[in-house]
Amino acid sequence: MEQSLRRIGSAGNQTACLINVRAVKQGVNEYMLPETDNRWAQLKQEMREAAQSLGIDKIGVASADPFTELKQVLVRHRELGRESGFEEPDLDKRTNPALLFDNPQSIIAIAIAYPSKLQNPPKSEPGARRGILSRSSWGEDYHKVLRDRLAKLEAWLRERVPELRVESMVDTGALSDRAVAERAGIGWSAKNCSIMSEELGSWMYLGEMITNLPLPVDEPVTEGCGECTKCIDACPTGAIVGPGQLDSQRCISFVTQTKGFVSDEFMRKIGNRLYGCDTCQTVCPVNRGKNWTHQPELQPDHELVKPLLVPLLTMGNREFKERYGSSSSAWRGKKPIQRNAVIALGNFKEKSAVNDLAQVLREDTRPVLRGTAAWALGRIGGEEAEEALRGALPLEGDEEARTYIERAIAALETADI
Ligand code: B12
Ligand code: SF4
Ligand code: SF4
Repeated sequence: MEQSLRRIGSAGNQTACLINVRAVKQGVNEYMLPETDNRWAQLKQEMREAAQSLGIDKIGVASADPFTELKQVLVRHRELGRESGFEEPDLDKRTNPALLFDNPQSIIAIAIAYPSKLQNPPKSEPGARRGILSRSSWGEDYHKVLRDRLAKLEAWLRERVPELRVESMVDTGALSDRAVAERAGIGWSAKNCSIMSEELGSWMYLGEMITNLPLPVDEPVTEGCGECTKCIDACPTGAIVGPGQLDSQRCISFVTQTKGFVSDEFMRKIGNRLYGCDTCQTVCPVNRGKNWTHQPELQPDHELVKPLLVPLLTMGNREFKERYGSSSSAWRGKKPIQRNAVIALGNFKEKSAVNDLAQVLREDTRPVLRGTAAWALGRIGGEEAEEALRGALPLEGDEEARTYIERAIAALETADI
């Protein structure tokens, strides 16, 4: 196949003839095995037309050449300590499709649009405070949804080109999904780091398929952010250190996904975010009014994405699995979400939660949860909170959790909360 495909481009009737004989044997029509560049262009055009019926919102084709400039960017990003640690560590694999796939000819990039608004969401109010999950974790796990669309696309292509070979990936693959999408003309690489298009905004997930099909490539889009800097100005932690440059270690989205203790600075900035952060997208003028409700699996359940905080504190493993198991927010387990719920109650200064937080401080088996509960009680303040902290101090066996209790007591004493 590899040989035939390559010869088709330059080609010749001889190749075309060979292929047609095989096509006849396989009972496929001549359309199914493109004979010339023109046929590949035709296949691509038909793929574009079929995209919507395959549940794909945007599709483009990129060359499979190495991402040479990106490699320099990634090397520098690493040197500056700005990685999150969630990226594929091998920078050669990240930037050279030929290390992932034998003789790649093109990369098909796809995008699926997701919702950005809750219709009549439940209110977060005193006595019934709620946290929020980022839009990227609403509905079913997007990895599953995009894999489904990529599988449908693969089946569609295979019907037309039986010798098709592909390697599909979403998020967890080695390639940079954004760099592929940018090269394939899905959108521009925006100052908030997202791939964004005039049509869909940045509310889109990305995935791709390396193939052995020499499809004609798309041009990158020419739109851009212009003079706007709204996302950079609005980022709560200054994590966007330059246009399109993120210090992941300062990004709240990253911090919500860590499992350990969080510094006072970041706990205050997390607000009521339980997973992820959308600020640099919600402030973006290109995203204004864009809310994609047509992908059935991605629509949010309000009680899951804007849940009451207190019940999360004592949620067991089984309940967590039942409620959040199918969401992309579950990949780090329940601990970060519970820790963030504790932080949110502290940030709300929610007095009605003091007893529940005191119980976490006394009884939770995880030092991170106990230490964070101490911080939250310190932030809420009041006699009951102080009493709980003083009672817990002599019993605390974990050094770091103890430090958090001591700091909370000290802060209450000096009323530096
Ligand atoms: C690690 C990771 C994170 C980390 C780090 C994010 C980051 N910006 O680096 C953390 C946990 C913080 C994170 C957060 C989020 N993530 Co994330 N994440 C990834 C992951 C796995 C790798 C990203 C990566 O390698 N970053 C390193 C940077 C340096 O490279 P890059 O962004 O891939 O490539 C761009 C830059 O290199 C830049 N670039 C290239 N050359 C040059 C040259 C110059 C001079 C400059 C300035 C820039 C530049 O352009 C490239 C293309 O845009 C990708 C999936 C994947 N496999 O690619 C998802 C991915 C980027 N995440 C995604 C999403 C949705 C998010 C969040 C919005 C989730 C949320 N709501 O909380 C936030 C957004 C935070 C932000 N402002 O970027 C989507 C983005 C979709 C889109 N439309 O862009 C992806 C693509 C997952 C997916 N398949 O849909 N994420
Ligand atoms: S996701 Fe939040 S913290 Fe991260 S860059 Fe965007 S606004 Fe800043
Ligand atoms: S807020 Fe402005 S600068 Fe930031 S991504 Fe949107 S258009 Fe670009």
